[in-house]
Amino acid sequence: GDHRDLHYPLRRQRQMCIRDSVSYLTWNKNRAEKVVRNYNNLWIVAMGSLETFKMFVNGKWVDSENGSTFESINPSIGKSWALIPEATVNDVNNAVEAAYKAFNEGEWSKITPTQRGKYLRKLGDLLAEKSEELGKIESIDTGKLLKETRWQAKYIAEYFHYYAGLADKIEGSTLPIDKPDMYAFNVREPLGVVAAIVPWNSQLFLVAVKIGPALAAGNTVVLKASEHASAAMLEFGKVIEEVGFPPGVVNIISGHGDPCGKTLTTHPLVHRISFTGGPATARHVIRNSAENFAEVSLELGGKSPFIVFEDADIESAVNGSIAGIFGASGQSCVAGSRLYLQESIADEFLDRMTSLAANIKLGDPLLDETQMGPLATLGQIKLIESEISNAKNQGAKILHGGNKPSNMNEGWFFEPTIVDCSDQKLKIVDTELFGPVLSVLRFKTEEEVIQLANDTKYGLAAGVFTKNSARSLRITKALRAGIVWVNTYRVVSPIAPFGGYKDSGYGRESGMQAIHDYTRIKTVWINTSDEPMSNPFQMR
Ligand code: TXE
Repeated sequence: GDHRDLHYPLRRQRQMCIRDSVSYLTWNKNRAEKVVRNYNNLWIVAMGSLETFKMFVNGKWVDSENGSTFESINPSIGKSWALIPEATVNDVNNAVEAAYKAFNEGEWSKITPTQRGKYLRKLGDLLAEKSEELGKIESIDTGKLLKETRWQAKYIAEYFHYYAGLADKIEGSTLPIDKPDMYAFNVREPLGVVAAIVPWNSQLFLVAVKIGPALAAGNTVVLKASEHASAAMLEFGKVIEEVGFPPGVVNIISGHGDPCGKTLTTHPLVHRISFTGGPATARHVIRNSAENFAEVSLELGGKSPFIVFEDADIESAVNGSIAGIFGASGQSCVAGSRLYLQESIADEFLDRMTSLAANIKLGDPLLDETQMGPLATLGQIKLIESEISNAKNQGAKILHGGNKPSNMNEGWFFEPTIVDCSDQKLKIVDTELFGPVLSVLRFKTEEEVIQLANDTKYGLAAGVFTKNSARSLRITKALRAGIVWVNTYRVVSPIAPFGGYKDSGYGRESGMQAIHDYTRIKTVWINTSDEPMSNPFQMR
């Protein structure tokens, strides 16, 4: 494991002590194991006052059926702070079956789309009220700044309001059919049970973009939290409970990829999978969907180019680039992690950028003065260290940062880092690091930078800074990315579709289209003639 190594010695001693004391229970191995696990957890809770969280299934708060849990680490201090249930195959089955029942027979299946919209509106309102509590839990669990998580929890209320409004605007159509005496029309129907798989980096935001349209369209949902940070998503169940959704409409489970994610995405009663995570896991998810033929949408991150032309407002572009790569400590799918500077302004730009980067204040994400928190997993720090070392060996120059800060004790912090890359072919240029590391390259012409920017396996976002509007139109057309920002960066809205090209995935979240993606079309034919159907064996 990665982050779980940190304070093993103490944990191992406690576990061994308890294991010895219950060793007489060998008469029933399974039972003994369960008892040991439960004692361990109680012991850890008592000793370290860990918070405990439960899953929300069929309208009830539940532990894992066998009591198993895993620890969630607070990355600011590198220590466990919560115990999270590890869902078993049966737990996942229970959640999917509850969602299936709610979809087919429950109150949810009978209410009107307008009533569904009312539930979503209330959900948005309550979420905004609870933004402080939810934001705090997310910040402790992921290291993301409270300023940002609090704001996000408030802003995602807008997503629920947007989809609340769309719930009763999913219209069908009549078809100008090419047969006499036939009336044909289409209706859009919900798909059924939606499996929503969410990573740790923006839990509540990603929950909103998935369940907003899914519920508005009339589906039911099983949400799976990430094993790296599940607490805010499990806590979100309290808002679902308070809104009063019928049991089974929204279920929230936690656990690792196997068995939890795998059981969910192969489940025969799941008809739609909405996944956000990395491309490697996405390939498993696609293969899993071969079992149930669920429709799939994938949002898989990227290595987004941030292009600055010599005619740009330099101050604005520097601020945009800082926000694009150091916001959320670079743990953002749209991080502008490849900076392309036109040669004539490159030195001035980098001077300004490095002096701003040098003043970024790292620290406790709960404090208002902190500007950059830690990374969420130790695995990311290891990846970043190894890629920076490779890049240096290949001739890259570190303009700023490049190390773990020396004064942050056990926290998983990394300095804001700017790497001057002599060559687009360096591995660091096209490897998603999910951290505060910027690769810088220089270009001479527009044609050259379009080619460099598109030379990537990813295609989620891109930023362009220029005052030339004709150029901005040419370049937005040429860039192979799902979102292009001109003279701005990292702006999102419930109204604007979000998604990628190439290895950044497929399908779009947010916007009108997203609600259609949670429906399928049924075509209805009605014979309007009074004549009986003719005998098919007597052709006229
Ligand atoms: O994601 P994973 P991780 C990228 C980023 C990051 C890397 C790995 O580069 O460093 O991915 O991050 C569940 N069937 N992004 O490990 O592994 C898993 O339990 C079904 C970019 O967090 O993709 C978790 O809930 N589900 C990204 C979820 O998939 C399975 C945001 C994501 O895990 C599964 C996050 C299986 N077989 C990471 N195996 C973005 N788009 O912003 C695992 N899971």
